[in-house]
Amino acid sequence: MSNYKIIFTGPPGAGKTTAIGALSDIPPVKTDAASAETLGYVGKQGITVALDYGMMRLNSTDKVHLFGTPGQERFDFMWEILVQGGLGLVLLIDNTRPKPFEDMHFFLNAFKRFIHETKVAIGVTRMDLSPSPSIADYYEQIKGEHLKEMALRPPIFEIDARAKEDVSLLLQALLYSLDPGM
Ligand SMILES: Nc1nc2c(ncn2[C@@H]2O[C@H](COP(=O)(O)OP(=O)(O)OP(=O)(O)O)[C@@H](O)[C@H]2O)c(=O)[nH]1
Ligand SMILES: [Mg+2]
Repeated sequence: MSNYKIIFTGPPGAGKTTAIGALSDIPPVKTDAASAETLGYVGKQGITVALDYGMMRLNSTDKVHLFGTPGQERFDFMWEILVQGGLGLVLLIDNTRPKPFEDMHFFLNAFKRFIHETKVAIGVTRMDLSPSPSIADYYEQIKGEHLKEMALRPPIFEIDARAKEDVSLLLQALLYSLDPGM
């Protein structure tokens, strides 16, 4: 029996809570608080103030435990706690935010130590609402900045956080980069 822990992070509204809910085989645990900051996000239930939790069965014995961080920096004290014992990081970026590359760089830096010890996969959400920048542009950004400094070559996918299949493919890419046999 194996238990794996994966952490989902990214800026407010990127879809962390939604993605964990889409993947989880059990009703997810959420700590969403009502906030005016959800305005403009259709269907967004609130903002995460502590964590999200979901669980996905890989087979009859192995489980992946999914933890989501709050997106807002004022709750960043949770980030350090949530990565403990984690196997890898899913970074979600909301393509409709004003500066999605800055968001990506910010979170890659904030989780630098963890990423160094593990692996990261990047999912770009809400591309149906804002198709630009493209996935190719994201790869260029990574090449320009993080590849040299952090030797980073993460898989980057377009995903809709509401779509189980999309989130599942991204997670599989992460698990595969960690251990091709998994
Ligand atoms: N149109 C569209 N909406 C999306 C997509 N992915 C996620 N959403 C929506 O975007 C919102 C994301 O909200 P949450 O899942 O609460 O975001 P979060 O990352 O947990 O936010 P915080 O907890 O505040 O950091 C929800 O309303 C989703 O339905 C997408 O690809 N397209
Ligand atoms: Mg959330």
